[in-house]
Amino acid sequence: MIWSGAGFSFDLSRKVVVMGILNVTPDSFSDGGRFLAPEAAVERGLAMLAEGADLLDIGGESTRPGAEPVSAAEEIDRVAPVVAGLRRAAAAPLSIDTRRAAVARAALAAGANIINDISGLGDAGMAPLAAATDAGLVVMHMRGEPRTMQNDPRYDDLLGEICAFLVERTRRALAAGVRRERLAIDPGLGFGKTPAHNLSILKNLERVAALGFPVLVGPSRKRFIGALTGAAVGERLPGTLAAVSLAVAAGARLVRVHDVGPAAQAAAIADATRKAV
Ligand code: HH2
Repeated sequence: MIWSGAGFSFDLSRKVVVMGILNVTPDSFSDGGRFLAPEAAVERGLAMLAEGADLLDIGGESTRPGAEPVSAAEEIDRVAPVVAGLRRAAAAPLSIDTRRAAVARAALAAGANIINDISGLGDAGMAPLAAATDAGLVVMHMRGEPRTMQNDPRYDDLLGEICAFLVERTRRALAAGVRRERLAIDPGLGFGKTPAHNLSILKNLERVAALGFPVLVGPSRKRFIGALTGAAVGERLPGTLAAVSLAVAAGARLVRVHDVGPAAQAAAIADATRKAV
């Protein structure tokens, strides 16, 4: 299974791809405010690459539950200098974590290769942009909006609804001219889901993998880990590694994490065990 596009190519059958999280925001739930200055963000990105990240995911808007949206101009001001700085300093693929085609366009122009869209093509301009630029495209499932998504989310058929959404949105991308091998899908842990929903997604991730696109998951330090264990945000690495391992065992081929080195190790063991005779 190959995931590729302009400036990047991953052989996902060989290893699990580790995406390092770089939030250039004042308010992200676990690292908000730490990398707001472009120099600090570039330095953090380079450190994650040295730790073994295969690509970096740069975001300029917190999408934590309850977060207020920022303007596209503000988002571009945050991310474009960081993308450009990392592009000058490193050869690694870069992804832009945004819901807005205008932000994605600016980040691609600054040197990004992949669009990570947590709204799963909520902006009608996103798929045509990905098609025109040959960028990679991660299509994620989200229920509602970050501001309100955790207000009592309910599903009649959780996995069925997530899979139907991902099928519909990947079809939309293909219809807009995005090539199949540019696409990856993500069930969206924590986006309009209760802790029980997140566990059910992890347990049944094979159903998402069966859709035939590479599966990415982002459990890193998320609230459901705290809800189950009582661990504060900064103490959720063990829970994160357990979730990474279970996800890889169930078919995830990409993981989005803050703690790159430990997650790469957990993913490698889970992947090798999955492939063992
Ligand atoms: N989770 C977050 C942001 N982007 N993208 C994908 N594809 N999958 C995810 O699970 C995902 C994502 C939220 O986490 P984080 O970036 O750490 O926090 P914040 O949104 O507060 O910046």
